[in-house]
Parts: sequence; C-alpha cells; structure tokens
Amino acid sequence: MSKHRHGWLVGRLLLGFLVFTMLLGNDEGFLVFQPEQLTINAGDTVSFEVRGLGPHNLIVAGHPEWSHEPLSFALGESWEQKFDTPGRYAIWCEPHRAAGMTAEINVLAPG
Ligand SMILES: [Cu+2]
Repeated sequence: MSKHRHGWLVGRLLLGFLVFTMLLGNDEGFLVFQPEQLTINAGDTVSFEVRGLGPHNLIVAGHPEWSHEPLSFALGESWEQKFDTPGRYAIWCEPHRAAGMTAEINVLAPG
C-alpha cells in the first residue's frame, strides 16, 4: 500500500514540470512567435520550434545562456530551454526584431 503511494508521489513530482511549445514563424508565413505571451512556472521547459520561413534565432533579454544565437534555417528544427528563474523576459528573433518578431515569457515563482 505505501509502496503504491510512494510511486504516485514520484509521478506527481515528475509531472510537476511541464514542457510548452513556442513556434518561430507560423503556418501563414508571418514573422511572429506563437504564442506571443507565454506564462510558465519556474522549472518548466519551453520547446522552441521553427515553423515559418526563417532563418530565425532566439535572444532572451539579459540571458545569453538561455538564448539560441545560431540561425535556424530548417523547418521543424527545435531546441529546448528550461527557465528556472522567475521574471518577465522579453525575447526576440534577431533577424526579424524590426519586423516585430518579439514575444514575452513570464516565469512565475513556485508556489
Ligand atoms: Cu525570425
């Protein structure tokens, strides 16, 4: 009985952190992040996926270690980044920043 309960708790802890997907470019060919506002909890991961015509990259304001500076040309290319520090982070695609390819990731403190 207690063994079963322990297994359930471990499962809950593992499920406590989620993976969200954010697209770079959309199916209609617009130079946007999708969604443009994403709220996650500290410890969650964002999977960034090149969807629309690139090249795209990802700059996270003030956090070069979370950024993905190499340009991604291939549709479907993706990478994951964990966000473990609460805050509101402006992000943008360097080649398309002037075209409005910007977004925000809001990382909530645990609780
Ligand atoms: Cu771009």
